[in-house]
Amino acid sequence: MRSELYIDGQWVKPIKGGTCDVVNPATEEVIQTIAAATAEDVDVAVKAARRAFDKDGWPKLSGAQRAQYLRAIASGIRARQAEIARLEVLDNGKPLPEADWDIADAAGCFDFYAGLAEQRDNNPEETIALADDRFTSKAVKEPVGVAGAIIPWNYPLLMAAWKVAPALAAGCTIVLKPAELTSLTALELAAIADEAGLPPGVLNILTGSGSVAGQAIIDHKGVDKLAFTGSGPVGSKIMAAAARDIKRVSLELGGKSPFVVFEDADIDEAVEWVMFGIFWNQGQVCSATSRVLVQEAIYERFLARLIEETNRIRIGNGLEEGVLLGPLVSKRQYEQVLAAIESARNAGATVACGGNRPEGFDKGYYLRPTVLTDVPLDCDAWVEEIFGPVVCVRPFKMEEEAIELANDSRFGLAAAVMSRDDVRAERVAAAFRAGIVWINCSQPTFTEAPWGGYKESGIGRELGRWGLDNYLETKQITKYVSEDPWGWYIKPEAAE
Ligand code: TAP
Repeated sequence: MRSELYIDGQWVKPIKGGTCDVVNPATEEVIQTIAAATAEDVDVAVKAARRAFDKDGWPKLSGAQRAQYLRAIASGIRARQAEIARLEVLDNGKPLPEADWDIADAAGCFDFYAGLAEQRDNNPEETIALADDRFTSKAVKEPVGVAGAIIPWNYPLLMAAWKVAPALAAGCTIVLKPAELTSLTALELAAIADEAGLPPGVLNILTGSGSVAGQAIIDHKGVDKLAFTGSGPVGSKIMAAAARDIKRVSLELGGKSPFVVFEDADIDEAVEWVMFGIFWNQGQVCSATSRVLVQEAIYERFLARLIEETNRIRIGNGLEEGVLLGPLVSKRQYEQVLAAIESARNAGATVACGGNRPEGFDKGYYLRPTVLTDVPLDCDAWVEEIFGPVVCVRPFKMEEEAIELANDSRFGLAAAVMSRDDVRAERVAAAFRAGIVWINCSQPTFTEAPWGGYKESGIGRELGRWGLDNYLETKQITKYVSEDPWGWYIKPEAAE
């Protein structure tokens, strides 16, 4: 396990020597001590990234050349997939098959952006049709510069890949800060990039706290673009910092995503997708479908089936075979989720199942998956992101009512609908005010498709070609091609 900072192609100790402990959420044991960067380390990293961008020629490489590095990183991740997935479980707590899936996705993300980098070589510019034929004009895309990226703890390596791969493909250099709770696999990514021969300064990975290292990144004048995934309040701080220096900014924030199940849906299938939508990764998913609206005619049968299946979920250490729900990421997160359930109960909600610690677990941040019903519409559990395995279920009568309830949120990240009537499903999908809409499923995520939210769920889109655009500026190049002199100040006759 790595523990130092990766700056300018070197493993270095933090200038002020600070450290922080890494805790395994399944056992509450400290498994590693890592470096805690301060503003001084961030300054060194940003200067290295600036040099790599401004002088060393990373943005001048062809897309194909940069793609070679990205593909080498993808291969490096795959070569160590089992080991990295295990590390992710120790750090984050998620079940091993989920971690395995994440690591494979992270490798795929590097391959995908390698492909886009190559494609840009074939399509370097776009000709602009002008009304005035004395000029020609074209638009070219160029890398933004140095990117400062800050990521959360729910998908540690995958969130790093979502930022690093498009930034490097675009020709940017990057300073990345993983979440303090889950930094281990980001450090392995640095090691893999180093082995891939990535030039010094192109990728810098600094561990440390958000309030110190993160704040120093967002405040640094040498950073051109901020890319953030995490909570709304921190997103708001990042946007404020970006506003001060007119930095480019993309934000992927939280959600309170609805899942509308119509009476013609297959109940078993609906229960399966609803569970996947809220219990995967212990519900610590920005797009988790945490508000489920079920049409009245099937509500009771659906609820009974959901409770039955939820009570059967095997809880345990993510490294044990067959475990479907691991511990929450930290003591703080565990206590916050328990407090949210308690507050819902006090507000009149019914805890239909779960809501407490499973029996037989003395250590670890374990919580039974929880179904809440009768949740008042103004209750925090219905309105705020809980970020845990807690789902609110509510009946509805008519389609219009379901759409109104679904859209009645300050968030707009994702939404899902389940119906055998394709026309209705498409109609509801169109009515959702959300950036990601699933029909007859919930959560499948594809590197090729845009990811991001409406309203307070964020700004900009990650993944696909939209993710690459996050790291590109557009430049107009216009040329005067007429044989006639321009003659605005110096008239042709006067010049003779
Ligand atoms: P955040 O505080 O938003 O943490 C996300 C990242 O931002 C971490 O790397 C964090 O660093 C960093 N950060 C914190 N303060 C910063 C600052 N002033 N400047 C720059 N970076 C800063 O989330 P959290 O505290 O881990 O979780 C709180 C709640 O946020 C959760 O309960 C959940 O509701 C929500 N959340 C949402 C998401 C997504 S994907 N929507 C992801 C995580 C959490 P450190 O962790 O190192 O301090």
